[in-house]
Amino acid sequence: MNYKFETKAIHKGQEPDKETGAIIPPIHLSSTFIQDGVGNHRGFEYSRTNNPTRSRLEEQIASLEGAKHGIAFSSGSAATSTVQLMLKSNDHIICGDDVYGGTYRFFDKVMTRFGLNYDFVDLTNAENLRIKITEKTKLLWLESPTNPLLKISDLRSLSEIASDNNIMTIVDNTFASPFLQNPLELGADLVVHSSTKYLGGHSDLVGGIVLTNNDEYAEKLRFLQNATGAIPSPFDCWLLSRGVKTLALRMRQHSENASRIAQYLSEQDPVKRVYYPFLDTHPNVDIAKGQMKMGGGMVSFDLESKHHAFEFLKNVKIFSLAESLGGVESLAEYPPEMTHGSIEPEIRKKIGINDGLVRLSVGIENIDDLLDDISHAMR
Ligand code: P1T
Repeated sequence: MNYKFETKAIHKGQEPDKETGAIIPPIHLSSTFIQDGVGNHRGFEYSRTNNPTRSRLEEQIASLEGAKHGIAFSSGSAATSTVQLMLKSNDHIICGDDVYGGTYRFFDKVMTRFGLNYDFVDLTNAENLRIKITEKTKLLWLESPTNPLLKISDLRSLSEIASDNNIMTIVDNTFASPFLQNPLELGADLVVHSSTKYLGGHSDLVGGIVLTNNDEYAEKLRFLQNATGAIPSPFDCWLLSRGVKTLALRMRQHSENASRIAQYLSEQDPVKRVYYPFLDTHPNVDIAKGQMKMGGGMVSFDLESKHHAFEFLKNVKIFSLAESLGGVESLAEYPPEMTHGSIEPEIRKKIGINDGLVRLSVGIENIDDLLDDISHAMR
């Protein structure tokens, strides 16, 4: 049956237990599985290779991204790093200039030591991609919306340019979640998520997942994961499956709250600029509305200076000062010294991560309470 998103989120891969009728499938904590004869097993051999609770989670999330394959990892960073292992030395990668600081750190500080070459470019203009392509370019990596500046790129155009040049396109879809945007449908080859965020939704686990329709890429990634071992525990898979069931409800409320907050912030004098994909003043609002259902739960804004940003962060009460995002509770952070602290100050400046930048992960609390909290801190 071709079920709709909300139905798939609850039922795909989550069928009741055949043996006992338990409505919630059990957590398979077993590290190994008996074989009826050498090489004659029932689909599972050893839990690094695969595990029933993980398989169920992979089927559930794959259905939401419209993917044939899902490969769950121990973190978003493990998913990111394993995808890089599909490459070899001297390969060239084009990456969006605004990405999670840990992604930049892994590419720029780790993979370059193994002979991979990265160019970080502003992909809100597709021409910037064309200019950088060489015969060594193998991979295009981007976020949209980006972390932390909520930049929007035209996923269909970029995927098309990449595909014409035999370049694999990977979209880190963490900020949108599969409810708001499905990059595979827009031409991407792989989608990566930090499932720590909206997929999990409750700030109680760390995880990652890669989704694809390409059999060969999926097989390569499973091989690499089995070889390197960056797997999630069965308990975390189960917890994540539980969170995913309410993704649609949560994303609607995150988006509704965040768009009210973005609008409010844009009317406040001390706020120099607001970054939110569905705000009329966003430079790519039309592209955002063409490829996303709603604006999502992330809002960033510039205050006058670091001092103003710190004062704001000290005075909010419902918003907790913390890294991460995508949980039901609202968080606030200072990207220049927290999530993006590993990016050199001059590069941060060039990208547009200003000293007065504050990033909000807007939760699903009552909007009036959130607006009161912000208004009080702003004063
Ligand atoms: O934290 P981890 O599950 O390893 O995921 C890394 C990651 C990958 N991609 C994006 C877009 C991310 O935002 C992250 C993690 N980000 C934060 C912890 C943060 O506060 O931005």
